[in-house]
Amino acid sequence: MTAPATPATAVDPPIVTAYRGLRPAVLPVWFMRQAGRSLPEYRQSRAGVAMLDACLTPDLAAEITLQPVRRHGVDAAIFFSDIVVPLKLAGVDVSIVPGRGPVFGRPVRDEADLADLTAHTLTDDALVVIERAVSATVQQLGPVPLIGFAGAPFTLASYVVEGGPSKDQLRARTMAHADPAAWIRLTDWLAAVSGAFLAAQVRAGARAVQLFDSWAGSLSARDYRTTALPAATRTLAAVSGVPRVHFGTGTALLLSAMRDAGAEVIGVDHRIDLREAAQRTGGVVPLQGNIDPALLAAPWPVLERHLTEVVEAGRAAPAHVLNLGHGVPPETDPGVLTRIVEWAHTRP
Ligand code: 1CP
Repeated sequence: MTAPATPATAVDPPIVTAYRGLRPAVLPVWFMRQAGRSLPEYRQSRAGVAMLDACLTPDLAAEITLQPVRRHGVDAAIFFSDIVVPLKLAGVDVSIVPGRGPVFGRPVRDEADLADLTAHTLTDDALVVIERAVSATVQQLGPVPLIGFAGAPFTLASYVVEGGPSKDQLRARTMAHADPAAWIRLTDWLAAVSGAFLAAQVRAGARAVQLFDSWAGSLSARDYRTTALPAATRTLAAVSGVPRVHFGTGTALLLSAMRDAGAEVIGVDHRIDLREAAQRTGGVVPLQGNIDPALLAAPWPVLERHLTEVVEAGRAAPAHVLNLGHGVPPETDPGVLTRIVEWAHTRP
């Protein structure tokens, strides 16, 4: 059984109550990638500023984090950053290329590359910029909780080994089998770095955290257990006392294994019904998800029918936080997101 991180209290915001396994009076909702390109105010804030520079400028990161809260009235903010930020802070040569994503100057392909990567360490001093950004955000958010996040080692390894985004995480999966000792050194190092990033956000006031293992769905359940679960477990263990959410896409067959990583809450993508997700996680785990992002562009009555289905299915779990099954597509009309929040908050 997954025990709540700490007992629920009367002062918990609704989303924290749900993350602890209880049903608040109102259905809590936020959206993965709620900050970002769907918002004109984001595009204005980011004009002329490189992605990683924006992440490492505390006042700007705080402002961008707050934008979707102001506009949509969502139940939580998610810290504006990226899964590769802690690697950048450790001194690794990584940049975020517009329209593509994270790109590494020295992909890890052999022993020397791995030794070079793992010689970097993420110090507490380097994390001060994150703590400043989180503190500034939390102060301006008032009662609305901030969710911190990090990338899970498997997903990060897929970028580090490939050198950039990839379709099937082929090179990483090859390495996990061909050189298991190197794979363990790589994912242990990534777990330490991601864990330190999470811990810094919690120290500075994040009320929950989410671990993104976005590409775990390229693994079989058996491979997930041997190549991804151990380091994901270590990353999550870096924080305690706040609810932890564990999310990936294409994970229908991995949900029960993911539960073993120790998070209190499982984030579910749109490829599985929440009833089935609840069954696969033993019926005792609060679930988050799983609106199909494609339906954000459908006429409202079609989207509303889908929302109703998602919420009905979510009743199979002890508690449910409404979210998408993956991130907000950049071309989404932001008004649709605001309407979903209003809908969720005014349901009988
Ligand atoms: O509101 C928010 O959620 C924004 C904060 C956020 C988060 C949680 C960003 C900003 N990135 C992330 C996490 C992240 N980064 C994930 C996990 C979430 C997911 O699965 O979508 C992943 C896989 C990344 C890697 C990444 N960074 C990509 C995907 C590349 C691929 O493999 O397809 C991309 C495009 C980025 C850059 C990035 N990160 C965030 C933004 C707003 C952007 C676009 C930057 C730009 O303006 O160019």
